[in-house]
Order: sequence, then C-alpha cells, then structure tokens
Amino acid sequence: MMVNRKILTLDEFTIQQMRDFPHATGELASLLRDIGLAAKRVNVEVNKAGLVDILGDAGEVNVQGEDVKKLDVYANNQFMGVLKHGISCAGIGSEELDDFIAFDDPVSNNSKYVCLFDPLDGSGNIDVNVSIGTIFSVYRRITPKGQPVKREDFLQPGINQVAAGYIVYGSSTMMVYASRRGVNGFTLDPSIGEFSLSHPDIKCPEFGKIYSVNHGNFFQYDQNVQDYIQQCQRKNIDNGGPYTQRYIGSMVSDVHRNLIKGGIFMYPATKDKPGGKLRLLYECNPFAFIIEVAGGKATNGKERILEVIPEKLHQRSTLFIGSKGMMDELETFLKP
Ligand code: P6P
Repeated sequence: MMVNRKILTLDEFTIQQMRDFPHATGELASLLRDIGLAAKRVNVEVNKAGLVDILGDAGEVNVQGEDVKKLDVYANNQFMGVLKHGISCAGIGSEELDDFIAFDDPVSNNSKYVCLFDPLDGSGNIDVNVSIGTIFSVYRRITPKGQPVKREDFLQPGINQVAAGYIVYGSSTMMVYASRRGVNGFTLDPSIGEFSLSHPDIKCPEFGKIYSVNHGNFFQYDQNVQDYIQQCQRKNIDNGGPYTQRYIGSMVSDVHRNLIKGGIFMYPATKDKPGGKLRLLYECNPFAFIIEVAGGKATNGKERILEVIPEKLHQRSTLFIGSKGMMDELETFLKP
C-alpha cells in the first residue's frame, strides 16, 4: 500500500518542535506562524503586482533615501500588523520605518521577542518581475518585560539571534528559517494555502562554483577583492572549474541559491559606499545566522558579521557570505 509521506505544514512543524522542547512556551512558534501568515498575504500582492495599481512609487522616499514602492509599504504593514496583534513580539524595526516601534500595549509589553525586517528586499525589481524577498531577524528582548521595548533591544549583536529567515517570492514562494536547531525550508502549496516542509535540515555545501558580485563595481573594489574575483574567473581555466558568476541584484534570491547549491556572495566596499551598501541588522545578520547554522561563514571582510556590535538601526556593512571552503579561500586574500 502506498503510504503518502506526511508533508508537515509550517504550523505542524513549529508545533512538533515545541513538543520536542516541553519547556518551550510556544511564543517563538506562534511568532513564526504569524510571519508565515503575513508572507502569504504579501505573496498574493507580489504575484499580481503587474495587474493592479500597486506598481510604481508610493510617492514617498524612505529613510534610506530610496523611492518607496507601494508594495514595500504594503509588505511592511502586513508584517507589522500580524506581530502587533500576536502574543510574541514587543516591537519591530524595519527598513521602511525611520525608527523602531514599541507596540506598547499590555500583551506586547509582556512578549518575549523583538523582530527586525526588510519587508521587501530588492523592491527595485518589482516592476520587471525579478524575484524579491522578505528578510527577518528575531531576538529575545534584553530590557525587563512589562514595559515598552527600548533601542538596546534592537541593537544586539547578531550572535544573540534566536531565529532568522526569509521569504523568497520567486518561481515558487518559499519561507526558510533557522533556529539554533537547524535551517528548514517550506514551499507554499497553493492547493492548501500552506507553507509545507520541502527542504528539511538545509546544509550549505562546503564548496560551490558560483560567485555572486556586482561586476559593474569591479574597479571600485579593494585590490585584494579584485584579486579574489579574478581567481574565481581563472578557475574556469585551471582545475576545479568551471566557476560561474550569478548575480540577480536581489540579495534574497542570490543568497538562497548559494545556500542550496554552494557559492559565495559578496557586497564589498565601493568608493561611494566605503562602509558597504547592505544593512547590518535586517539583511546581513539574519543571513549570517542562517548560513552559519547551515555550515557556512559570513564576515564583513575583517570580522564575523554576528560579532559586530550595532550602533545604529540602519547601519550598513560590507558582506562576504557563503560556503565555508570558499570563504576560507577568500580570507587568504583579505588577510592584512
Ligand atoms: P547593487 C537590493 O536593492 C539590494 O539591497 C540587495 O537585495 C541586492 O543584493 C543589492 O541591493 C544589489 O545592489 O548595487 O549591486 O544593485
């Protein structure tokens, strides 16, 4: 008799994880389910972005000085809404919000976690149908419960993350999240409207043949970075090739592909962004947490991303992230 392998939904998986940890309060499981719900709502709008008047700029400019697309605003409101009305999150920081928001109601003030989001990363690609994504990071609050969260609850080093993940709105919609117990991927099954476990216990291959970098900035990179990139190109001639360059311009898609297939993603310092372009708190830290749990590495070129002590909510960082073997090789080029 054919036995259908029971495919766990996100809800079933998080509840299963709770059963394995009897002392778990269920707050993290509830928070992850809330994020999954908001992701399904965002997915509906992303999938029809070409059909409704949701394209184009919302007429605003966000704290990053970037034109805000209506979908950015919609996504931000969806994630903020489910978390504000949930039982697990006391406040959020977001690329779309100038400052953090303490939800400041009795239930939220007694919640254990805070979240940081890039609600819709790569949103410049919305109008041309390139994959985009949501990135999130979860910390235990460090200020006492019973009061609104404070800035220090958000300015924690990435090593303190309890969980981190992303949703990639691509050929299929996937939610991937890491806890200290592992990295698991869930694909949205439209037939039941649920994220279903499709990629259990993701490990990043120790080596890969993909390097991801914006070649348009090549001559702005430090010499040692240029040397490493040319080393990757030479791999096509020497043994160990062929290396290939893949760069979508949407971090979630680029890092997701390299997580699964193996590879390295780089956003080095450039002349106009000497401190890097990507945001430490809600782009670099969550992916650094995910890649390390999956066996990879992530640095800013000088130190482990997860050990950087944040000073500002929207601070930028350089980023080198991917397969451990490739990162070890890169580090031989970056050593002072
Ligand atoms: P560039 C998108 O705007 C983003 O923040 C990331 O998703 C992406 O990896 C990066 O910027 C692309 O930047 O300068 O190469 O276009």
